[in-house]
Amino acid sequence: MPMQNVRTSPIEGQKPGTSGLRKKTTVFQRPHFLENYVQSTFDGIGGIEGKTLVIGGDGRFFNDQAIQIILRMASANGAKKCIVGQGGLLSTPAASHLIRLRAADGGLILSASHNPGGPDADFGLKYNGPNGGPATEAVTDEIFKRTTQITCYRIAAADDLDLSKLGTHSFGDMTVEIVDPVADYADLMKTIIDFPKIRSLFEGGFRMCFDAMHAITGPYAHTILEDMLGAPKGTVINGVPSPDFGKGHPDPNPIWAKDLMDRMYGADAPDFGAASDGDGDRNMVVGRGAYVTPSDSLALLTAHAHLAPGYRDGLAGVARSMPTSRAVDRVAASLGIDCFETPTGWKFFGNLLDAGKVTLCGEESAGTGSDHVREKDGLWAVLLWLNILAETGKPVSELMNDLWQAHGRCYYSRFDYEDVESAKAGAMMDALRSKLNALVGVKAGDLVVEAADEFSYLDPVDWSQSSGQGIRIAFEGGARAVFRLSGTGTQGATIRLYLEQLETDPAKLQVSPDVVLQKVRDAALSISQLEPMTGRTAPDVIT
Ligand code: G16
Repeated sequence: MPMQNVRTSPIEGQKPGTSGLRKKTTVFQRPHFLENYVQSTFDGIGGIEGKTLVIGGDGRFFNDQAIQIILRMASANGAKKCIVGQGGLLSTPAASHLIRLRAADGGLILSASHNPGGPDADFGLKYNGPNGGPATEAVTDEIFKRTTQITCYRIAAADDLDLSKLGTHSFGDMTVEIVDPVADYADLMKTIIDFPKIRSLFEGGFRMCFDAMHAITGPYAHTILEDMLGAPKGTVINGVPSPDFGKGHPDPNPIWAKDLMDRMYGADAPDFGAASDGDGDRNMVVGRGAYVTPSDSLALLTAHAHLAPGYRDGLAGVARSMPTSRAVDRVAASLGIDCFETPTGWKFFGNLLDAGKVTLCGEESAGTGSDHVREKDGLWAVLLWLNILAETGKPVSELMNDLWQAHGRCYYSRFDYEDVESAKAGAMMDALRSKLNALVGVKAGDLVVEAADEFSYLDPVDWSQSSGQGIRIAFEGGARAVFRLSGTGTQGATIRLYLEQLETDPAKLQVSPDVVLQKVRDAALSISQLEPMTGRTAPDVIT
């Protein structure tokens, strides 16, 4: 197979964000853009000669073409083997599992997660290391450095490989093994979750609706929920992945999974509803008339995980990202286990999981996971919930109420201001940062500031330091506001404002979150001057 060294030069805008490189699809399709980033990734991880890589994506527009380019470049760079999901498909957690199962040297995952897909929407690519988890900051920094120095990339001249045929194929000197994307993942779930228990739940007439949002979890959910666990056909909706996610926004939250929310809050609602995102790592959980925030979901799973076979011996510890509510901290304290606070980004959980310091982890951004893989895992979270529902026999609303009665309720909401002019968003954050030291004791509306700082993290395993990870303002009485700039947007800046209020009075645990959070919202907006400084009067999305 002839190889080519193609001359190129650095391209602006290849700095990986919270989770790999995410850009408009049209940007990835520009000449040399994908190739430069892939070569820089290979170089940034010390070359791939003789190595084995797992490759797959969420099936969004350009997935198929990008995989062919990556395979040709992997071959030209001397890779020994690539393990590829059939049709180029792998959910992010399934890719993480495959890297671990096959002891591969790493993997490339093609996805822009919950962002829409299509020619005018978003695409993304990230490298996961041999532990199956997203590359650490040190690795992504090295990859970025290579993108600024690149002078040529290597690519083989070859026809496209037919990715529909399972089995082992030769591709120049490299082997490509095409695997069923679902089988190994489903086998793993059987070892962690009590499948017979859930099967009897469905046999007893339990009704569920799983919205795959036209994205990657469709095939996984059809196989596991309907074929293996006996949920009636039709339990999984929007279950066929499409390159533009049915022209939808595959983000499992009450805004974008509105059809599911309407069903769950309507007459004759099923017992349990759930949704997952573009690449299958996020999840949303909703009971009959009872939406569960991701932060509360993490707390609930922590409290009850021991009911599932994979966690019978209890949890080593738990971790949450800083903006995630402190509900899980309260459960962890009652269990007598450690609770770690990390920056936003699943990559920060990897060391804790590898070191055996935590078993479960999660984030406010609809992510929950455990030490079974090194990514968050949407379907796993749904299965663990089902296991808990089957064991306790209680509906979601009762489980949540029990949790709040025992530990108090952390009312929580996130405001997203999207596509803000980057300069204005930066100026607002800078102004806020500059007054942090003077904030303690300041009265804002009805609240008084108790503490204010910018979060930085010292990894307790490798002692790496990550600074500038979000501004947090704590108020007397248990309220907290956090400001961050998102690292996953593809246009302008997205300001995230996270609001939280702890309530421990048993009589005040069923109030509307909007009402409870009004004071902290007003205080946060007044201190930050977000509205006058950005020209925005309302968030684009509230979750
Ligand atoms: C990624 C990361 C998560 C992070 C989320 C939002 O998730 O893996 O750790 O919480 O982005 O990040 P940000 O607030 O910077 O936009 P995903 O599901 O998009 O891969």
